[in-house]
Amino acid sequence: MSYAYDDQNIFARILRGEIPNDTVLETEHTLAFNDIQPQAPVHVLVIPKGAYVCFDHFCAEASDAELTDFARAAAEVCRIKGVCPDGSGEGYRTISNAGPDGVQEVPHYHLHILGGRHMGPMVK
Ligand code: D5M
Repeated sequence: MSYAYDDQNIFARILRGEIPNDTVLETEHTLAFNDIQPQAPVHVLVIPKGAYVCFDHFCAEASDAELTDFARAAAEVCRIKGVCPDGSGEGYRTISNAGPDGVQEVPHYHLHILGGRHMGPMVK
């Protein structure tokens, strides 16, 4: 099986500079920006610059450099937003929706970082 990447998806257009975004952090392989429909006081989307549809696609095909850059960028966003539960913040939740059962709306892999309020129990 393989993934077909739609290069007209909204995050691909953001990466090409066709649509503005509210950038939180940009690194060599990763872009993080505030979600346009925030579900919490902190709601950041972290996306790889490469053309990956979802988490498993990204993990299977991205280079080690892209994977490491993404993980460190996501952690840096948590620090920038002051939500690390290390005494400086009160914690956060990360979510990545994939495919129809995951109710993924935008078919470019993204990690949601949510925080700034108590998130409540996870829906199972
Ligand atoms: O979540 C897709 C998320 O993408 C959803 O929380 C809204 C957000 N979104 C959509 N368009 C934009 C733009 N232009 N800027 C910022 N955020 C955006 P999913 O996990 O795919 O359901």
